[in-house]
Amino acid sequence: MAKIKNIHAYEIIDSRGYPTIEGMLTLDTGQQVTTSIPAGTSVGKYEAVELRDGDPKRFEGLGVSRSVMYINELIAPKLVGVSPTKQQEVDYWLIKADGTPSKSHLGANTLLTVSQLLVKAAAVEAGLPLFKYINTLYESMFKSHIDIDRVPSPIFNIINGGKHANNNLEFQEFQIIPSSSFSFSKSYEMGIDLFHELKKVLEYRNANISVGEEGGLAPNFSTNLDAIEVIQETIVQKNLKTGMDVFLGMDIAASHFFKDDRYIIKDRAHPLKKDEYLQFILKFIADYSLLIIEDPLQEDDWDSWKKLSASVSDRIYLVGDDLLSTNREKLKKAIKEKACSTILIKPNQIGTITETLEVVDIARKNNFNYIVSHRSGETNDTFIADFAVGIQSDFVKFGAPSRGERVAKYNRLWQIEREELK
Ligand code: 2PG
Ligand code: MG
Repeated sequence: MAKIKNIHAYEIIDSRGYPTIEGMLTLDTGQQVTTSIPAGTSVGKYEAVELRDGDPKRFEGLGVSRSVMYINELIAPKLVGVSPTKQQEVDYWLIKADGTPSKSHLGANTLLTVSQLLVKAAAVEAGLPLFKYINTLYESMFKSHIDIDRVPSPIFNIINGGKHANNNLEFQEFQIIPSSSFSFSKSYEMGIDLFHELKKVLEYRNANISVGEEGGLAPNFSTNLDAIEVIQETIVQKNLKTGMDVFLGMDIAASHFFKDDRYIIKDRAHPLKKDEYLQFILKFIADYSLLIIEDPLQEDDWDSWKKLSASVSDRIYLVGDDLLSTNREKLKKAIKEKACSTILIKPNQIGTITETLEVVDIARKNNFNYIVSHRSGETNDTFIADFAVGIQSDFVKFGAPSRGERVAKYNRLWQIEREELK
């Protein structure tokens, strides 16, 4: 059985132009794997801590040289000679070495680099495609089998707002979701066609067609609802039917416009009280028959979440991202209090693959939906594409069907469908 010969980490630059960590693991067989870590821009307050140097002389304080040093000098020497299949043992050792509930000592980014390297190395050692290895890893951890029979349907973020763009929209992501009855290849093509059509529709209106952090277009509008109207118009232009061929979704990311107990959006002249805003969201969901709505409410406003959840139909995916932060305790609370129906899965919100799989397992055992997601700061690593297939995520959210770091992941899904799941 192969053993770890060496782990080496260093800084690279992510899609936003900020540093992140890349790691390389070499086995004693000579096989090598690399992985790199994403980062969020609209970060939830309950996410595990990302370690940054805070040295203003380098990369505006955002360097990750301390993480790199922790990996190379503290962690790597202890893992030489260890089998990469010891995922749980190593992850729990890392969690213990960190010793804080929020991973603030060593950093979730530091831990995740090592955790992901192990998964990739064990897959190579087993001679399995990464998604198949992740599937067997889940099975061996939880004694529960997941049939791999499809590539998850994509959620394309085609208009960016909120913290992801410098336009004037408060809502963060305006999404299209091709019907899950379509193959991935057909969905991908549809997403790309609609993306280019949207560009034409915006150009026709003399609107700006520059893009935001996740590759979606970032025009200004008078209201947030105008942006979704333009997407509907685009769908009609392509002779497609909303609610049949393609569905609408939103990541509202409401925590970022919640101030002094009010929700502040340009769709209404005055800041909205919680109940007023809840009525706005309910009408919004109904008027546009949304299939998915993520973080429509602030991350501590559990009462409104419960009210919303009780009022919407089972057909909508009510998604907790900032609310749940890929965190076991938060997920258990949401299940118990019926606060939402779906959890967004982002490994770097929690810090290790073992903990991420534990969250997935709790969701599965409680018939809770789960969606694997990228971050706004990405690299070209396609780990999460394989991860999503391995655990058969309900959907995947990897941004617009444009920009290298986004399409790398969609292209990997396309490859899996074409070559592995024939
Ligand atoms: C989100 C994510 C990804 P960020 O809010 O869902 O789209 O954004 O990575 O900036 O937190
Ligand atoms: Mg979100």
